[in-house]
Amino acid sequence: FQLEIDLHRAIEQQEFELYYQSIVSLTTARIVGFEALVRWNNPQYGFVSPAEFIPLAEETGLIIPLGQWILQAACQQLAVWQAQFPTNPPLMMSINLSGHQLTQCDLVDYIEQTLQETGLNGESLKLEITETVAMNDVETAISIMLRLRTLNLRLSIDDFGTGYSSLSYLHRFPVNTLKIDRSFVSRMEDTDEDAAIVQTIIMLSHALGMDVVAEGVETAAQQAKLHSLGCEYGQGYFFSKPVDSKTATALLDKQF
Ligand code: G
Ligand code: G
Ligand code: NA
Ligand code: MN
Repeated sequence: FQLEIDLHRAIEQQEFELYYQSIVSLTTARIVGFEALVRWNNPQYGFVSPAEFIPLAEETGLIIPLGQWILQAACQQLAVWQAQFPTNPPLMMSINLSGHQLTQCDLVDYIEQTLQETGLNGESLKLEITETVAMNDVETAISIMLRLRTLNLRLSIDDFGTGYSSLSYLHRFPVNTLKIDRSFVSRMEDTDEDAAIVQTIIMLSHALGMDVVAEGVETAAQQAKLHSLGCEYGQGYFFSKPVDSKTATALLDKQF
């Protein structure tokens, strides 16, 4: 309860900060974009993990104002980076959407408004929806996804492989990308079976016209193996931890 009050105040006090983790092309080894990951630095508790406060924000409905703040901050940062580091295609930003946010009735409107305010193309923004949220109510998820796609937004299925996807639904999701959950990536060198699972997810994605981001890439061997299996993109400590905007800017500077 106290945490809930503090969470409310934290939005007003601007105690939230976005960190950014690079997403890297396994072909060119260049940064193609970032995933925005929110951080809460509370004067009393110190650093609170999003794994703790996002579920609470979901329960209390605070995820709505928090989510709007995250979207706005991430889009403003991306606009700055796109101007400073012009690439073709332009740098992208991935943003996590929780279940509550996905079914928020004005979601499409406020994203459209944020795109207008920041001058970004919808194509530069990728919304990550977890497999579990997408499968919770498939028909609703599909219809919201279709409306999001009218803004030319990109969509990805996050943490793929940890939920209970029915393959008969997967092809109906109008998504561009599957993100392989890091639990598979971390085990892929342990056994042939784990490697086979990763390989199968990559082949499935491509068969459905999606590209693939491997999460939790921590070693050069994983990177090489994923590349040889045709995985397009990687994300993980091997490339960079989630870092503040200044450090992320330095990463972009280095490759420019
Ligand atoms: O950044 P970290 O690995 O600590 O994130 C922990 C969890 O919090 C992950 O499941 C991640 O998806 C979630 N998370 C981080 N940032 C956001 C955000 O901006 N919005 C939502 N909905 N979830 C987030
Ligand atoms: O649920 P989601 O996939 O959005 O969560 C991303 C989480 O994964 C973040 O908390 C981030 O800090 C964490 N993460 C990112 N890269 C790595 C990695 O290479 N290894 C591990 N163990 N965690 C990672
Ligand atoms: Na994510
Ligand atoms: Mn994930």
